[in-house]
Amino acid sequence: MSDEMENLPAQPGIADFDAIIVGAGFAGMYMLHRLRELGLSVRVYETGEGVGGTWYWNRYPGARCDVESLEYQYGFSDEIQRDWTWRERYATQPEILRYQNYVADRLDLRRDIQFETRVSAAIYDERAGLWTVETDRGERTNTRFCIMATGCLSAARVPDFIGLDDFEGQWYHTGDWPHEGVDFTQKRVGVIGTGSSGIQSIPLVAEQAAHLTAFQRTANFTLPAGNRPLTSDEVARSRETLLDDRKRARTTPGGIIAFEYNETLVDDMTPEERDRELDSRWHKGGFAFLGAYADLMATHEANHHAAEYARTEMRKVIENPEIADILMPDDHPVGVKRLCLDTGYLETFNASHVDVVDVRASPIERITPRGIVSGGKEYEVDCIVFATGFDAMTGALTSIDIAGRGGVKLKEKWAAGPRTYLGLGSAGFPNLFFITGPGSPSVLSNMIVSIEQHVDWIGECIGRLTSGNVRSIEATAEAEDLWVAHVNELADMTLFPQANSWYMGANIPGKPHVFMPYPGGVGVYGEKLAEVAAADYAGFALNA
Ligand code: FAD
Ligand code: N01
Repeated sequence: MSDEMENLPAQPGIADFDAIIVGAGFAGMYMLHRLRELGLSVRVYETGEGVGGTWYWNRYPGARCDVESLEYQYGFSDEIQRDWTWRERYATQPEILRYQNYVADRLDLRRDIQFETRVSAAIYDERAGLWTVETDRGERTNTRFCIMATGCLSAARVPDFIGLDDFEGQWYHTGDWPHEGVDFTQKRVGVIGTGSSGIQSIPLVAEQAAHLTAFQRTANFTLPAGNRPLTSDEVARSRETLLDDRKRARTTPGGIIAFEYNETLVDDMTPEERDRELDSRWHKGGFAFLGAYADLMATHEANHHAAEYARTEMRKVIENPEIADILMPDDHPVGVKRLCLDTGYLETFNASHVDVVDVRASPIERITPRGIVSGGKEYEVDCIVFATGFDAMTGALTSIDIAGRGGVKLKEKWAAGPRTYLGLGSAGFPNLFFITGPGSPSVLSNMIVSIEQHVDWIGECIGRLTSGNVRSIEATAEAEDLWVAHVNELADMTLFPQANSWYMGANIPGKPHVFMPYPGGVGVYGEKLAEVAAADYAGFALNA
């Protein structure tokens, strides 16, 4: 951090910056660039020591994207993408972090980012029309606009297991992995959690470990990612088409052009056609499996065919039928928890030094100084890896003391579940924007497409407000109520609410069970955003 960044004075009623952005992942970085283009003064606060967000924190072995690299990159600049070469179909965490640092260099972003600084509070001063932002360094700064780029999957969560403080070995969370890496050679390792992070890390941890025990509460659907090096032709073609591809991605449901949806209902296909479609998509790898027919995510009957197909393929890989039984997902439809893409995950359980313990049947009772107790049995381990996920979508926001008009706290307003208009703002919190907030497609999409969609909308909105005579913009309570009801109604037309997923807040004890993302798709959502902006921000109150 440069000296001139420290100890800013916060003079009541006077703005230190036009905008403060919290977070320097993909969202905060692009937002900073857009606002600078408008000529605004901007400060970004970031807890980490560098840019990258997700890719700065999740340094566990095996971490990579599951949206293909050629689509999981910024699409706003032709220059940036032309000078960058992706190497694999799914880029690794170090490669993505290098890319983000390359972008930060190219756009000279770091001079406006204060690292190693956590925002602890944001309080709205109604009279001045300013937000006062407080940090864990004791700073207070005033700003007109406050933009939360805090991430949907950034609040890593270790469950409250009794006895963890007494554990004598080392423990790690995948979402806060040591920068120097971890050597598991000769170690007995317990991995708790078999979501995407567990499924990516287990094969690589097992390569080093003397023994690995996976503690699985829910068996997940996982299909081979089909990772491979990209050919020079693919990279060259993508350079020519990226900007057009990105425009097209914004019209699709998931923000991914490689994900082609079959519009046919399963009952309109013969069993042979259906199985051919599932088969080709499974073997191609990637999320396209979930688009094999139009109603795959809509009814149990339709979903069942895909789930059965997946179980059959998964079973083929596992040698021991008893282990296969434990690893078979059978308590939720396929796709309603995020589908996992793996590289050698199920095969890992064929090794004699790898076990799985079903902690749904016998929950983890406690951690002891030497290991993990489940079903009355102590599993001795030297290291524990918590691949236990995140307080998703709301955790990073509600851990900041955000108080809007009348001192109303965001955390209290959201006690029964998040309430937003379009996932962008919340009534009672003027000039406060969320990037990929709850109520927007966010985690159901290629996040970079959704991030750019939001940043562009917020940038244009702030540009119009600052050039006009408008002091503040704020979602109306009516528009918010209608939007929340609309999101719930759409979710109820899908199978999503029927699983205990983090989309539903179900992974956090006590968190309300509410489906948080908008399931209507990036394209439809984008049309709505454009309509709202064109109608002078319909559903928002603009105050002069
Ligand atoms: P983040 O990258 O989470 O950045 C938020 C930043 O805000 C963090 O650096 C955090 O430190 C900072 N922050 C939060 N609170 C505060 C505070 N109070 N004060 C200061 N700073 C704060 N999505 C996809 O679309 N495709 C993928 O393939 C994909 N792979 C993923 C793999 C992993 C392992 C994980 C965990 C997520 C993945 N995601 C993927 C989702 C991913 O989070 C997004 O793609 C994207 O990186 C989010 O960017 P962001 O800037 O919105 O948030
Ligand atoms: O977290 P998760 P994640 N006792 O919440 C288990 C993205 N991502 O970090 O399912 C025992 O999915 C929990 O069990 P259950 C992606 O969007 C992408 O893996 O709640 N177990 C589950 O098995 C992803 O969806 C990639 O019953 C407990 C696991 O821990 C999101 O991030 C890679 C437990 C947590 O799984 C989150 O993924 C990584 C307890 N008390 C992440 N508490 C890519 O591949 C939790 N669990 C790109």
